Amino acid sequence: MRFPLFAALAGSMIATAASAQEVTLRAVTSFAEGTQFSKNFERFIQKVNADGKGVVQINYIGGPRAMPPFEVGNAVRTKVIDIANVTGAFYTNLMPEADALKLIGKPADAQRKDGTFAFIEQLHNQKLNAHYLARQFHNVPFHIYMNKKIDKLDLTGLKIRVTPVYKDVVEALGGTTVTTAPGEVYTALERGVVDGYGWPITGVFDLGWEKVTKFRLEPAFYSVEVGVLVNMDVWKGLTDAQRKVLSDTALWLEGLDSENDALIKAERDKQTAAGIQPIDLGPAASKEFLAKANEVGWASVIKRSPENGAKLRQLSGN
Ligand code: 173
Repeated sequence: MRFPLFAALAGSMIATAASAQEVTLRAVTSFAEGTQFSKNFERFIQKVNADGKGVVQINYIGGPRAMPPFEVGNAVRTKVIDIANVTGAFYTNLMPEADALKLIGKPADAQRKDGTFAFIEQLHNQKLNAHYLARQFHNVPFHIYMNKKIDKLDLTGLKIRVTPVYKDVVEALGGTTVTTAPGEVYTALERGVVDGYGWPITGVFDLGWEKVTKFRLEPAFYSVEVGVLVNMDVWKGLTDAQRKVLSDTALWLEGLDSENDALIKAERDKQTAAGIQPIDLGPAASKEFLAKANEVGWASVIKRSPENGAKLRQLSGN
């Protein structure tokens, strides 16, 4: 059994009844424990457990060692877990609109004010049986990292590890795509199964990828989205006091995005020091890249979900 915890959890998960004084929610993250895109969720859990004593607690089951990342969205939907830290890219099979979240780079508080958040919430209610509790990392962009140098905006003949975040843009540039979870990136690079991979500007060092990475293609594009999702039946079953602890802490979590600019700057320096060289094809190619990334990203969402996709695009301002 590859994922013993996952198997043990399945079917056994029922949150304590709302009438109980204290409820304990079971949490999973879709990124490795202790790494860049799990860290703030782990701080969120600590804060909930401190502020929510006697009201609401979170039991942290862990990351991909317990559950495959691409299963996490469905595990929230079916109440195998109660609460999860997961990017929309990992559940586009259930909700194609989740692929649009990378195209919405407004701060979470702005999205909460202008109706964007409410629409995203509605889509999660309908398609994932989930409450969309928080949006993290709006100000962290992605890159394509490579082991082969290119001198024009063309990935023909190159194999790139992707998720739905990067698939359309890599294909639009002529590249071949291989979809994998983050846990398979190192081996795929080491064995030459891929010539490069998509990943945010931060987190490259977490799994040792600097050892197998030579170049970072400029420019940065899109906007990382990692959400905190709560199973809808669980959410409805909580008391107002329990929901308040979670909602207040979610806003605090979103506020941690103010740390990202400094983190990004440090990470770029660290990549340079590790010998990862930028490939900068100049301002015209950059502009073309960004325009293409935006166009193919929206076209792909709108093709799969015409009405909701168009509405998300209008809300995004992109
Ligand atoms: O590359 C990925 O696995 C991916 O899609 C992603 C999304 C958000 C944060 C980090 C990675």
